Amino acid sequence: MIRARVLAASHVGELVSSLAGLRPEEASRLALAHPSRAIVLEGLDDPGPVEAALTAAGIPHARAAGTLAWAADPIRTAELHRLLADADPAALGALHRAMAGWVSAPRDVPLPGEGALRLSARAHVMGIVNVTPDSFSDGGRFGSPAAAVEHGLALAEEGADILDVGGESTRPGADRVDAAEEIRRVIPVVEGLAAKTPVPVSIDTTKAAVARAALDAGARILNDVSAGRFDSEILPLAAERGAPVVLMHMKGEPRTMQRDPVYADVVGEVAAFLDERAAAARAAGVAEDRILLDPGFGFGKTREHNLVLLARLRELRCLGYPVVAGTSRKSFIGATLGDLPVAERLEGTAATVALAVAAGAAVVRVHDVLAMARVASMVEAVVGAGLRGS
Ligand code: PMM
Repeated sequence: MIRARVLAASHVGELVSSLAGLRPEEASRLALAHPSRAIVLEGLDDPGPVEAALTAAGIPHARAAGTLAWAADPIRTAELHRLLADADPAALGALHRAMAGWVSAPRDVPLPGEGALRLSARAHVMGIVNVTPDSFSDGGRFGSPAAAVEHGLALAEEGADILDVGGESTRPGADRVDAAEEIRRVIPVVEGLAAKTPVPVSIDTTKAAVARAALDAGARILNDVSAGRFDSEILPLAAERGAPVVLMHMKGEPRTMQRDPVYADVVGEVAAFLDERAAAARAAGVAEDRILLDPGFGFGKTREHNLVLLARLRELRCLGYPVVAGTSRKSFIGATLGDLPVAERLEGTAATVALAVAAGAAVVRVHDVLAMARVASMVEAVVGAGLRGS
């Protein structure tokens, strides 16, 4: 029986002693190689294939009899998973089970002013308030500020924990909108919502000028689908204002992102990108506890890429930040269910939200707040029962 364990640094002694027969220099190299965690795989009849996969992934490791141990680097782990799927599926299964218990609950995220997103308590629902004439799923419906504010308030009533206001469509192929036009669209809506509901408002923008105006108008969270790449001022702005920031993965830019996206390892590449952007945010002065990461479903990904990312969403939690998942009504759902139009993607969306919450997503970004808040609560009740045991 193969068993996998993930050990914290404080248990490195345990790790080393569990590797009876390990050469001392191997043990010390291993202890030094990973500051935080190590993975130990025990009970392997033939460690050869797993060791070959580790070598192929360039992961330093140590071996003793039927045991292998290596530094738990989430990015490399994603790559290793792909190699292990061919080399030793049983070992991969054990590793997945161990990783299920690897990550702890997401921590709370402080908001500017007072209050916090209590992500440690339960998954949060971010309700989408698009103020664009051309968004793919609800474009044009909430074109006037008053209608958009009404819609946002209705979402708050339905149980939204965050209201995400966006004024520039990120639909594949969409053209960019200038900052003045985006400000004209979103500011009355942000102002109206901030005045009428205590639910925190986030601003979905890639532009620092829009983000600044929105923060001034009462928004408290930045949601940047470019993860700070399109406007170098946006991360310093988040830092200065103490605003949490959602950093999302996108391959390229909206105009071109769906032109035949290719990845060697989609989870590994998305994880590496998010890890790098989180480092960029920290370098700009954003506090560690105000960073959230989002794999960017539909942003430069084929249907298959989106399915793999959702199936392996849990691995992104190993990066150490709360994970945001925005699958709502997206085309990979329509394509999976026989080319369903946007208006008929509720059940498919529910399935993706359930899977995301079960995988530990801290925030789900959705259009159908009432339904998805119920889905999230139900999943959390089941996951909680499982953790309590019998
Ligand atoms: N998707 C869209 C827009 N903004 N923000 C985050 N953080 N994650 C997403 O997946 C995301 C986003 C596009 O969808 P929409 O047009 O329905 O809002």
